[in-house]
Amino acid sequence: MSKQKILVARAVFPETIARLQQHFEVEHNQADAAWSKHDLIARLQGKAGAFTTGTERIDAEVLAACPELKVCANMAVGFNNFDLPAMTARKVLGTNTPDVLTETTADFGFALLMATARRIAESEHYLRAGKWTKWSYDMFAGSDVHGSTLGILGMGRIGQGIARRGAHGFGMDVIYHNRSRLAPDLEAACKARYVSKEELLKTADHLVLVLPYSAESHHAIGAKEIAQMKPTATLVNIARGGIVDDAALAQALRDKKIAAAGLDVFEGEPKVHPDLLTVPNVVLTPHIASATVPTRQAMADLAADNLIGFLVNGKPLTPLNPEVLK
Ligand code: 8YV
Repeated sequence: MSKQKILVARAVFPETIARLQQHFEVEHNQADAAWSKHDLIARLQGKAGAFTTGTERIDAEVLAACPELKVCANMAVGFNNFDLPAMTARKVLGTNTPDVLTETTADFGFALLMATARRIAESEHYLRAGKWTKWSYDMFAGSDVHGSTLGILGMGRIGQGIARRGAHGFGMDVIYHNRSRLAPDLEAACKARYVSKEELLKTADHLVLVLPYSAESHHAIGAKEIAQMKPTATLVNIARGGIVDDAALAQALRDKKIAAAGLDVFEGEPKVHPDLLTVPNVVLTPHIASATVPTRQAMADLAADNLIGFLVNGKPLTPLNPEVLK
């Protein structure tokens, strides 16, 4: 029997391609060329599966043009690049990569919080620019992390990981807001207290955003929300671009409405709002929260396992719309 055909839409580990080739006829993009939607549709012709990352949009137009497509395996826990209802309507399975990146991403969230609160990037740029000629009492004085109040918006697995680090490692008072309240045992494990969004904004010394992107969470943090935060507060976004109104944030940082921000994700990335590039009190990183070698390998393995699991054995590991399996 001839092998089913799949498309790997972005460059990945060569071992991942080799493994997929044991099961499928694989068209890949190891040159990591930028494909338009038109290119993606053309390359998906005749493919039963797609290995995608957060950058390929699978929407109704793509699905209508690719009737043989049965599964899209995202190498990401977030899946806002999928129109899941449209996929379900066409009986196309979506899968993601939960759990394998939780701790690595929580580490990064905490690192970005620390860098932001303690002005690490700003002071490093100052030193490299040769501006450090003498010590002074208030040079790059930031805000404390230990013993402060950590606010978390979006309390899924990664949010809980950040809460545990804050509560157990840094003695922080942890408050959170989420669509639904955590079960008491989970709240106890990360010593976190559920509060309203308003109280979260007003009380947090450091606010970390870890909620999924959706139409409801679009601009969840804009000028109005920032105005409710403490002027000494820091804001960290490791969730998705679009959750923060980047133009409003840049203005607020310039006006010192809050002390500082750390951003790993941006509206319209890889473009970054030009005003964010010129304000000093913001740490900017290029969507690398899950980027450690073992975690990226684990994500690639899980995405490949989902393709093999579904197309070869009928059993995907982490389906997003299991109703299509019925
Ligand atoms: C991915 C992420 O690396 O998992 C996610 O949702 O944001 C990152 O870990 C990125 O989306 C590329 O797929």
